[in-house]
Amino acid sequence: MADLDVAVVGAGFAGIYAVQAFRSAGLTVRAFEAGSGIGGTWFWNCYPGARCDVESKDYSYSFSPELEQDWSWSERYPAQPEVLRYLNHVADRFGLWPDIQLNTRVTAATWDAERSQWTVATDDGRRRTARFLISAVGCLSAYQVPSLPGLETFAGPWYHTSRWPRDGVDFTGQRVGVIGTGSTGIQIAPEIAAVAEHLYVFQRTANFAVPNRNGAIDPEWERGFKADYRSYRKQAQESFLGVPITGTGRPALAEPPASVQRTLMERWQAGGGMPFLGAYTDVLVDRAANEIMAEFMRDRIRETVADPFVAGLLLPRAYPVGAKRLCQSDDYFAMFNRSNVTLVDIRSAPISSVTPSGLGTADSFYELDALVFATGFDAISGALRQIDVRGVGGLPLAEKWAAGPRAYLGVAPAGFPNMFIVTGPGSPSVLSNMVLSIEQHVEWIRDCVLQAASDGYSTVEAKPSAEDAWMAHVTEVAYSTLFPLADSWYVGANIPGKPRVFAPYLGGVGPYRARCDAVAAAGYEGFALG
Ligand code: NA7
Repeated sequence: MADLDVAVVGAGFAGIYAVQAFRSAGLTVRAFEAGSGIGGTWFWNCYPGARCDVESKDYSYSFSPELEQDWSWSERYPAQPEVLRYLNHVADRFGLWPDIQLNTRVTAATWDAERSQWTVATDDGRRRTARFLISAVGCLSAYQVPSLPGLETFAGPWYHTSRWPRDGVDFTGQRVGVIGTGSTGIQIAPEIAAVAEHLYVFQRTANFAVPNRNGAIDPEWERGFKADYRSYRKQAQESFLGVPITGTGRPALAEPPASVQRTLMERWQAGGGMPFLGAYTDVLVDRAANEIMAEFMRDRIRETVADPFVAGLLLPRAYPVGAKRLCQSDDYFAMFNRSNVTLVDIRSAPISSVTPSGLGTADSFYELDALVFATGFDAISGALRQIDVRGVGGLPLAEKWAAGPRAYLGVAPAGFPNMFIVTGPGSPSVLSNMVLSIEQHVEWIRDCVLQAASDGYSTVEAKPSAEDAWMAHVTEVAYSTLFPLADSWYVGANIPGKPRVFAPYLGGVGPYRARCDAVAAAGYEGFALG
């Protein structure tokens, strides 16, 4: 008899909801969390400026109508401390703490075929057994620091944004370097610029960013919106992104150019990435349509940044807009008009070394007191690969994924019975509203586990043929779009040596949900039940 019905790895949005869902279904469950608090990504990424780029009304649990009504978000786009408060409120409200074990890192998980259960080892030296193993490790938790020659000699402190000191950092009067200009770099740079003596932004790739137009939530609007929250959630579940956005429904190339510019400007003024990117049906599949949107965005940079040379460096040209995560900021580009900010182009003159006093590039040297890495993550598969997970015949998951991460329906890796990955590779995950996708996965997994038990089965395992067919479909859909043209973390291009595989599923949240439901309705088609 196993110690637990379900062992959950991680207590972010996914792990927290897994505890709630499995416990409510009458199963014994325990979540193991390496952090000293819950929240996952929202626990670790406590750097200044950290903010969600999905609106708070969407980026919140829908499983409890009462929670949904009672909780009030203060801003359109919630800042990290508010998201963390929300998650702690959820754990308090549903009494989840007894089933969450903090400060405990899962180091290994091994399938025991004889007993049809998992043995889970944690860094407190303990081992527990569980019938089911749920990975809720998150898509963006294995952070990456580039190996820069001489970094160990740097005299000042250096930080990665995803492991920010919880007491904060005071950069007042310092010369600070930020490496990385993705969503994180774009959020943190203006915060540092406001206090530092000088900020050097080291940019390898210029990125697209739309304004948030963030602001306080109007209580009147909130009351009206909440009156119909249930039907809004239903629309979200059936939508493409997990957020019901209204596009024009037309291709940009079929519309007069002046009209396209007007529409883009309206959406630009309203703020937010999803409604902007979703304005036209052809932007993410047609290079020419994409270029119209890209040039519109470059024009906004040209009119914001005073120095034409700096503006020129900031113009994104390396990839189609949207093919890398679209950044959102209200103040990033304007920041370059400050006299204490310098943009350093490390594409033309790469970083060559770090010395005790700063950072050298191919053509210059920058004296620095502190260095900040906003250099991203070994996304989607990185965190799980750091755990020694072994399936049938002792096969390590890392070995199964040597040519790239894969899982049937993006949730169940073949060869790993009774193991499920919440928002795993091959599911909409990072290309959707994560909270909604997490709920869909957790509920689907819960129903699968309960159904198998009630039918008298002790194991559920994806068939290799089903996994192969699913991943072929994931790839086919991805390559019908412009997404694979970017060297993004979606394809693993940001990690040296990582196989280039487009991991998220681009078929849309609504159709994906329907597919998962159809698989369940067909008696878990594609799974071997034993
Ligand atoms: P991202 O989006 O992966 O951005 C990382 C940034 O760091 C990006 O500008 C990279 O340049 C840069 N980078 C990475 N490695 C290096 C090295 N070795 N040298 C110089 N520059 C480097 O991570 P974020 O944390 O910003 O965002 C991750 C997600 O979190 C985001 O998409 C949202 O979903 C939330 P590159 O573009 O690769 O040339």
